[in-house]
Order: sequence, then C-alpha cells, then structure tokens
Amino acid sequence: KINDAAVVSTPNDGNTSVNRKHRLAYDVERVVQEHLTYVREEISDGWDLIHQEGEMKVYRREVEENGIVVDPLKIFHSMKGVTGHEICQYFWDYQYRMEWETTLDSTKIIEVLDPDTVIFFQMHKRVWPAAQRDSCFWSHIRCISNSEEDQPTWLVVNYTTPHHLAPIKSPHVRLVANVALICETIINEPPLNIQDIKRENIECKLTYVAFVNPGGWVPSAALRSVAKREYPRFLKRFTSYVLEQTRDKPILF
Ligand code: 14H
Repeated sequence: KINDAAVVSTPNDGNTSVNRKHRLAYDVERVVQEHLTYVREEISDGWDLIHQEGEMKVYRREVEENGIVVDPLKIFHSMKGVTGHEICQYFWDYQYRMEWETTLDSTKIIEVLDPDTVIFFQMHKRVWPAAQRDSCFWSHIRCISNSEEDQPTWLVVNYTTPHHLAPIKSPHVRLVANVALICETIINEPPLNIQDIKRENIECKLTYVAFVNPGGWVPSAALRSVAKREYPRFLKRFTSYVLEQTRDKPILF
C-alpha cells in the first residue's frame, strides 16, 4: 500500500508544513512554533550559567514540580565549518545516533509519520541511582526560510508521545521531554558565487533547549550533577562528530 502521507508531503519545504495530515501534525506544528517563538528569548534572572567552554554556554533554571527536578536547560554554541542543515540532519537521523550518543542503550524507530517525522523508542542508560528510564517521542526535522538572502533556519524537535508499540513496563520509568535543536547558518565574507563557499566561510549558531521530566522521583542533587556533566559532554561529542563526518564532504546547505 502506498503511504498517503509520504506522497502528499513535500519534505523540508519550509513554512507550509500543515499539508501533511498524519495524526500528530497539529501537535508537531504547535510545538515547533512554540520553540521558534522562544528561541530568541534572552537569558534573564533565574538562569544560571553552569558551564562554559570556548563558544559553548550552558544555562539552567532550577525548577521542581512536586519535589521532582525538571530544570529547563539551554545551550548556546557557535561553530565554524558546518551548516545548520548538517547539524540537524546528524541529530535527527537515527543511523548516526549510536555513534555520538553515550547515554543510550538502544534506539529504534517505531513509526514513520511522514518523511520528516518519526517516532522513536529509546532505552536510556541507567546513570543515576534510580530506575532505568525509557522514552517514546516524535522527532521532527524542519527547514524555515526567513528571506531570500539569508540561509534558512533548521530545527529538530523531540517531543514525548504515547504509542501502542511502546507501553510503559515496570520497572522502567518513562522520561517526558520537549527538546529542540535550532540552527542558523552564517556565511562570513560571502564570495560572489555560491559554489565558491568553503567550509572556513561558514559558521553555525546553535541553540539546544531541553525540558526533561524524569517521570518519577530521582534524588535532586544526583540528577543535577548528572545533568551538569552530561549535557555539555553530549554537545561537545556530538558537534565534533558532525565536524569529523562532514569535513571532506560537499557542503549541505
Ligand atoms: O537530545 C539528546 N538526545 C536525543 C537523541 O537521542 C534524545 C533526547 C531525548 C531525551 C529524553 C527523552 C526524549 C528525547 O532529545 C541528547 C541528550 C543528552 C542527555 C544528557 C543526559 C541528561 C541527564 C538528565 C536526564 C534527566 C532524566 C532523569
């Protein structure tokens, strides 16, 4: 049977994404728009800079809900040599995931909703003194053109959803997450001809935001110290992986 969603949708075509009518299309649209609205928000009172390394700045706001740590996290980073499209593609595409993820035991796609939206089921490593966590979330990649001259913004959103193929089974606890990676590409000293752009002329400004609820009680201090260590480690490892993978490949704008 031909997949209707795949036939009618036009992958990565920018601002016209509600032409794909899978059951989560409106959910995806709502969450994407929310991230786009807040991405430019300045760091204000209540956000602590918890890690800084080169261009990377990791901020966190301490928040608890019913005694459970749900600290929002924001990372700003800037790197030379890769485009936003490349960063987002490597983050979204499941075939590379286990090469840069160090906090997962497994990852699998349990449903393809359209060419840009899939549902993942992942088993996380047990890194804190608590039950092992799993997650089930839709993952959507999108390109948004802002103007004719500027490079488009690329983003990936991962957002928890229930799924009949991923029932919650004790002793595992389900993480609840709303995570976005948003990338802008800047061309420094643009040559007249687009074909002459070299990797040294390109720069990517990325924002990573994570709202993760551990889904059950975890000792606050342990969770905060794991988060403080693991988020910067993830971003460093992931970005150097993308640099290494793309170095000798043609630039993907
Ligand atoms: O964003 C990251 N990874 C993606 C791709 O695997 C999945 C992620 C996600 C997480 C949880 C639920 C759904 C989706 O978006 C990189 C994540 C790095 C995580 C660092 C470890 C943080 C430890 C604190 C977690 C608190 C939960 C007890």
